[in-house]
Amino acid sequence: MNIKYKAGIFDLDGVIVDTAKYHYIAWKNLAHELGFEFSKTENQLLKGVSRERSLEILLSIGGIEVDDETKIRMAKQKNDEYVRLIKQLDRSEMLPKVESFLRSLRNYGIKTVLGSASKNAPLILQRLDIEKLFDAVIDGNKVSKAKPDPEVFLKAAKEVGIDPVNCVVFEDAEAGLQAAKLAGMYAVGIGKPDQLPSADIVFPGLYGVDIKKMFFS
Ligand code: B16
Ligand code: MG
Repeated sequence: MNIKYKAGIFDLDGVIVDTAKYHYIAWKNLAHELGFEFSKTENQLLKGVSRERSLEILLSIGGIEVDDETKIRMAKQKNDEYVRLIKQLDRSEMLPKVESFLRSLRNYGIKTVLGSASKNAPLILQRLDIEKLFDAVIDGNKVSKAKPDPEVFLKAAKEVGIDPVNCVVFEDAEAGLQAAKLAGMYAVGIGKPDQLPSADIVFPGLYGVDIKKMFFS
């Protein structure tokens, strides 16, 4: 058995855990306060998108224009509520087979890295008690360019000393898959094929991925 890929890079929201529902509650409450509705379908637009960009999308849906100072205040208000919600997060909310998937990769000597846009990634990993299952964590606190820029994944590969061509990215957002391809990596979509055109291959969840088939030849 020859090893093809030496590192697995994992997005957080939508791959490891479904935090989108908590982002949704916090954005919806902000929209209500501003006097408009924000639907679950519209929330899909915020998948994998940075906090600042998410706020801009939300405000454009509501047809609202505000100055930069107000944007900072609104983003903080939304994040404070989101953090209150995810402080209650527990291991039962981890997506199916995530932990055994990470453990298997590590048993094969494959590096595991988190590559997320979220600035709250450390808190989420701590709540799920899976920090030790990652060799490195690259999150929204460590990058300056949002996906589809490949910065997050290139930094992730560099941190564990693996060439980008030997990395597999697991991502649920189209922008994240574009970032993976721009980084020169193999891009695995998590979700529905019709919504993830940039993926090399798509699975409904990590539970559907055969590690031997994907990482070895
Ligand atoms: P925060 P991911 C992303 O996480 C979420 O999908 C996206 O909805 C969120 O706006 C972004 O993190 C920033 O999160 O406000 O916690 O910094 O999918 O890249 O793991
Ligand atoms: Mg995601």
